Order: sequence, then structure tokens, then C-alpha cells
Amino acid sequence: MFNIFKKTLQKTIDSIRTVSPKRREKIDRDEIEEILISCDVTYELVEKIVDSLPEVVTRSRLDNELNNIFRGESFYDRLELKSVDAKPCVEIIIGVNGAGKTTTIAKLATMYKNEGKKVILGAGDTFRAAAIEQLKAWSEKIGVPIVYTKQGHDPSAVAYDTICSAISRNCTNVIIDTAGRLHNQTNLKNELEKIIRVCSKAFEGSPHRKYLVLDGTQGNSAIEQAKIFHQLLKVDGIIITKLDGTSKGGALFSIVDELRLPIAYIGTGEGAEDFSKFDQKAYIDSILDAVFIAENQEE
Ligand SMILES: Nc1nc2c(ncn2[C@@H]2O[C@H](COP(=O)(O)OP(=O)(O)O)[C@@H](O)[C@H]2O)c(=O)[nH]1
Ligand SMILES: [Mg+2]
Repeated sequence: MFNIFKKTLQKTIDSIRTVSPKRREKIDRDEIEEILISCDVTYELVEKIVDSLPEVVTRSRLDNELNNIFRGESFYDRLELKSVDAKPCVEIIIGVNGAGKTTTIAKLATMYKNEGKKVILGAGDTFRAAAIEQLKAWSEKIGVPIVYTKQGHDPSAVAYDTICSAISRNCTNVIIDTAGRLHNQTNLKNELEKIIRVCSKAFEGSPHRKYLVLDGTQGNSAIEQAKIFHQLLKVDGIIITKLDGTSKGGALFSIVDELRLPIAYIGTGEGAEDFSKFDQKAYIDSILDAVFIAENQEE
């Protein structure tokens, strides 16, 4: 079966196979430690995982440990995105510049459109003219309407207009872009809080989801930045972009472990369809397949 996770994680898999070239049934704990570090799992989490492993590790044992990271509060819970029944469902996309927000919006919109939903975009990154143009170009390309304004105008007004327009056009989904200038945290916080406040004025209960977009090529160094955003705004879910272009694909374990937030989607390329729901099993299996062979099987 064609496996998008395996394909997207190829660089990560290559990196694992550099430290552990031969796949085996059982692997020494020390080697597991090296493998996890090689794909950018944080040292703290590697230690936590390795400490609970026996000296010789089977696939199912490591599988267990890795799956545990995605547990919610209780043993049987999983970190999951809350479901939204509201119509329209309003989502805002936050994250630093260059993380992949605008591209991700085009991807999300394409996915919704393919599911038969009626989408509208709000060009809420009014800081740079190029950001508005970029989202406009996407909107034409994927055939989804957009609400925008001139550079420098109030992004919360765009959010308001987009939601009102969505309601009058009977749209099911609103996706709002934002600017991500993290070097001025107070400004960013005020601006994003205002957008959120204004959303709820336009449509009570919205925004229903706040997605934080993280650049996958940053690996676990994106965690600190993610914590700041989460503290400021209470993020609902994470989208990891550019997973196709990095050997740091193991960082997702640390991101989840530290933030205790679900990973909703991954970016697998630059095109509008290069996007996938995060699949915990496919993700973990791709990594385990790089390390282990099935029992009684020759490499
Ligand atoms: N390879 C790859 N490139 C991506 C992905 N997502 C975004 N990009 C690229 O990253 C760059 C920045 O994306 P953009 O959406 O403008 O980021 P923003 O500043 O956060 O809005 C662009 O060149 C995108 O094509 C992805 O999943 N894979
Ligand atoms: Mg952008």
C-alpha cells in the first residue's frame, strides 16, 4: 500500500539508517537511544523512553512506549482535536513567519472542498502585501473565495467581514490567516487576541479552532516557540509543515510530549494536495520499519 507517511519521512528514515543500517528483530537499548536522538527526539524524552526499556528491545516494546506519548489525561484517552458542529466552523491559523501558514490554509481549504464543504478564506496577514497576494493567488488556483483588504489594515476587520460573508453565503468553513511576528510578543498577542474577540462578535462561539503551524524542518527547536503561542492563545491543535524536507521527523514525539496537544495534520510538499491528517499508527510504523524487521524475517 502506498504510504504517504513513509514517503514523507524518507529523510528521517535515511538518518535513522545511518546510525542503524541493519534492521533487526531486537535492538540494544543503547542503539535505540542513538536512533531516537538521530531523528531529533529531545534528549529528555529519549532518556524517559530509554529508561523504561529493557536492555534488549523488541519492536512491540518500543511501539508501546512511542504510542504512550500520544495518550491524553488518562490511560485510555488520546490527545484529540475537539469536534466542531457549528456552521460555519471558524478556524484561525497562527505561527511564525515562514512556518507555512498561508500554504497550509490552501491545503486545508482544498481538503474541505474535496469533502464537499463550502469554504471561504480571510487574508488576515495584513502586515505584508505579499501575504495578501499569496493567499489571493491560492484562492484563485483552488477556486475558493477570499475576503481581503489593503496592506496595513486591521486584520480583525478582515476576520469580521470573512465570517459575515461566510454566514450570508452559507459557507461551512472559514479559515483565517494571521501575521506571525514573534519578535514583538505583546503586539502579536494583542493583535491575535483582538482577532479572536472580533470573531466571537461576528459569530458567537467562534473561532472554533486555533491551529498552530510549526515548521517541521526546525525539529524540536520549534517547541519553545510553540509554548509561547500556546501560553498566549490556548492552541487547539498543531499542524507540522515541511515534514518532507527534514531528517528531524522524530521531533513530533517531543512536540506532543511537551505541549500535550494533538497533531492534526502534516504538510508533505508544496502543492495544495500535499497534506495529510496525522496518523499516529502510520507515523510510528514508518519509524519502526526503519529499525526493525518482522520476527523470523531476513533483511
Ligand atoms: N516542502 C514543503 N514546503 C512547504 C510546506 N508548507 C509550506 N512550504 C513552503 O514554505 C514556504 C513558506 O510558506 P508560507 O505558507 O508562505 O508561510 P507563512 O509565512 O507561515 O504563511 C513556502 O515556500 C511554502 O511553499 C510543506 O509541507 N512542504
Ligand atoms: Mg503567510
